[in-house]
Amino acid sequence: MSGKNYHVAVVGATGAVGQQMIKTLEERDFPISTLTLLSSSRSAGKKVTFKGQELTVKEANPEAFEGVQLALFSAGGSVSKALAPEAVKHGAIVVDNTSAFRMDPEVPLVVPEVNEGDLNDHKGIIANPNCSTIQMVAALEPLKQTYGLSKIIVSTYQAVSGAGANAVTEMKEQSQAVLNGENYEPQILPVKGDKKHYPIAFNAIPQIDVFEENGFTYEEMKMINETKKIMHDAELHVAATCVRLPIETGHAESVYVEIGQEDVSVEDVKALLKNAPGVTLKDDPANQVYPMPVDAVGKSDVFVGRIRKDLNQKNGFHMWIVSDNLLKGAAWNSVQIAESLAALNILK
Ligand code: L14
Repeated sequence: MSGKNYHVAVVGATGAVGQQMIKTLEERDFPISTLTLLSSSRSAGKKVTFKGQELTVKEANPEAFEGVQLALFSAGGSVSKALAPEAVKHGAIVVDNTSAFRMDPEVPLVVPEVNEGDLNDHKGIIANPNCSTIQMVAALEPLKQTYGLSKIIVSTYQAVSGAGANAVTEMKEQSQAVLNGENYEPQILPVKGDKKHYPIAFNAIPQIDVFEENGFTYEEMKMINETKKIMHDAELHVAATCVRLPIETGHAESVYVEIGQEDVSVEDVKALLKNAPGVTLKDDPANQVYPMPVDAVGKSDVFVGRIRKDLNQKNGFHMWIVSDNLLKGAAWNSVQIAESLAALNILK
């Protein structure tokens, strides 16, 4: 890095992702001169500790970005839409972890292992992709680079923390109620504000985010559209089914891919992923070694295992991809983008 220190703001500082952002900035020792913590008026006034210092969270408004050079946003799409342009007006570069700007052609959508170079095209705002998309493209980019990639079919097994801290509380209280034989009326999942709510405890819900007219959910369409944008391939065939499971943290994905060559072996794919940046290969079926959410929690890598060649399709492979949805899926990818911005001298 350049040896400079930056005035950094975290917007949504008290949320599930915001908390992880602050922790990650601390752990990575990101060069910070001032850290400004911002939130909705509801959470303003709360205290958060950063590097042993107690900081007071302030209400996010346009004036709060005075002097800020880098702003990490994770307070929901409407906050980003209202305030990210204000932060840019004050001279900040914004890394936005909501879906507000991801598909805007003017906004780079970045997973550093895949398309770090897109950061050079930024006009103030950089988007952090959807958690499920990030871990998938990080694992598949090496295959695309080496063999080409024509098709992805993914089913997700997503953790509740992606839907926020309140959803996690709902899952825990509901699980306890079920065990106690008590009644518990679901109020948040599958989607806060949608017409119906269903229990997540001891269940699997095939709805994450709202339904679109084509029958896919918005979460599924995010995976489809964001993957094409990050991988720079509008022709790539992508289909997704997104499912919520009663897991606190760590998304898992069953992924089927078709690559551009037929003579590739499982050993070839393993060798490739073993050396891939940000990826840890965990694939030894003889010893029952494979990735699981409980092992991925708190780790920044994307874990890949269960790699098999399809029995009929010569260029088809199956695999299982797991990562901490709050880290590589959100906070760590955002801080990693910030590190890239500093290293590339885009952040001055
Ligand atoms: O698009 O409910 O960044 O788990 C990813 C997690 C939307 C909500 C995004 C969830 C979010 C989603």
